[in-house]
Amino acid sequence: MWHGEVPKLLLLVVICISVADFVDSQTSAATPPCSLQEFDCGDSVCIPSDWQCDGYWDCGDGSDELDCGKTVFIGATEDIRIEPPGYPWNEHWRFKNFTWIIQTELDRKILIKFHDFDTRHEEGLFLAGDGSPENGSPFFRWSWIKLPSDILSNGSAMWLRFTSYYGYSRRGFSLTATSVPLTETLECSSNQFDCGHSVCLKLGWKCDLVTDCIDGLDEMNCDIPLVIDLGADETVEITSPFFLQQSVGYDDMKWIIQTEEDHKIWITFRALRLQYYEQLRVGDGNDTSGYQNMFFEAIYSTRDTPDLLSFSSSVWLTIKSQRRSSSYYGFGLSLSAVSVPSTEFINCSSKSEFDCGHSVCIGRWQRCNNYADCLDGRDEQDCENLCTPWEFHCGQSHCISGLRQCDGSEDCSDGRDEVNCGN
Ligand SMILES: [Ca+2]
Ligand SMILES: [Ca+2]
Ligand SMILES: [Ca+2]
Ligand SMILES: [Ca+2]
Repeated sequence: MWHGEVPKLLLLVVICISVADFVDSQTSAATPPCSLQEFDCGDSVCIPSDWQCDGYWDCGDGSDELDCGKTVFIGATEDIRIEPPGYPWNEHWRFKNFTWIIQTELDRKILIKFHDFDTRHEEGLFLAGDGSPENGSPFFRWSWIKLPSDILSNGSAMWLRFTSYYGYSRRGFSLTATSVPLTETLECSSNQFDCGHSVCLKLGWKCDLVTDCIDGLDEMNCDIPLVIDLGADETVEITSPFFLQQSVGYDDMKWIIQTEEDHKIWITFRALRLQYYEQLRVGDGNDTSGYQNMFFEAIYSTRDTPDLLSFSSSVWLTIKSQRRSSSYYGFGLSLSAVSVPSTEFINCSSKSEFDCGHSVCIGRWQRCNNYADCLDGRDEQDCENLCTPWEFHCGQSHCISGLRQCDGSEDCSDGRDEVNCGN
């Protein structure tokens, strides 16, 4: 866990001892100044100058890691990797600020591509701005564990600043800065939203209670459904706020996904975790207020969620959440929605699935299991006719020979064939 810290600490101890020896042997002499190759921590402590701004707190008061920074120049078509000191082993991060000023040729600008981003929420803070930090406010602000999209300077200089308060086990970030022609632009695609200054972020980060745009644009007007326009054959990923994070919950959320007239929406769930009283509802069209044309509903469910296919070119989803619920495992949904030609259909497997209608297929074991899995409960109808008259129904679509009812051994998995058998 020390990651090279031990030799430095030992060396520091040795230095302190030799300083103490020196002071002991010449008690009347004034405190010696640090040499040119050393950094002055104050209180008669000198450390090697390359320990300054290396990401580790070597002076007792951390003054060797205060307000660090460097200026780098990248020529045309060149690029440079930028990482905070100590990346990716930051258990001992204790620096306050590190500022990079990046410059390139006057007729070019700077493109930043992130490879890794992992900081404590709001405690490891990344800022970027045009020019130098003295003459302009940042246009980009980032924190936490989401990998941001590319960002682009307006001119030939930009600054980056990373502020960290005790990194613990977080890695920090890693990015590449590239010199690109002045004509280079970043256009937001249909599954991104535009924060301004060419900052394009994932649509799923809109209304997720985390401020992603520097002016908070992504967290405004969140009481109305988030409308996602999908071009033909495009895909969008949707993840509910704080998915799988322990949190204090969030307000109800509504999404409307719409695509071209001759297409419809195919939804595949990667995960759906709901607490008691939380519901997911899905329907055709765009009327979330009246739950018009609802064709799927899930309530506190951990079973596999089937793929869903809209019957029209738009589909709505709502999550009704418990604002104050919290769970160690987190809750919410993660799904991908694809625009597919309207000729596509989902056919239930006659062997292993039961058809709830509207292309919703559930597992055959969910037939007659005393729980309405289909929206209209059709999976729990005609259960008495499921088996032949000379068979006994064990539930869950399982029939056994009538001769095995009350024969003294349990044949149904729950033993119901041996219940109410009289004396
Ligand atoms: Ca240091
Ligand atoms: Ca957000
Ligand atoms: Ca059922
Ligand atoms: Ca039996």
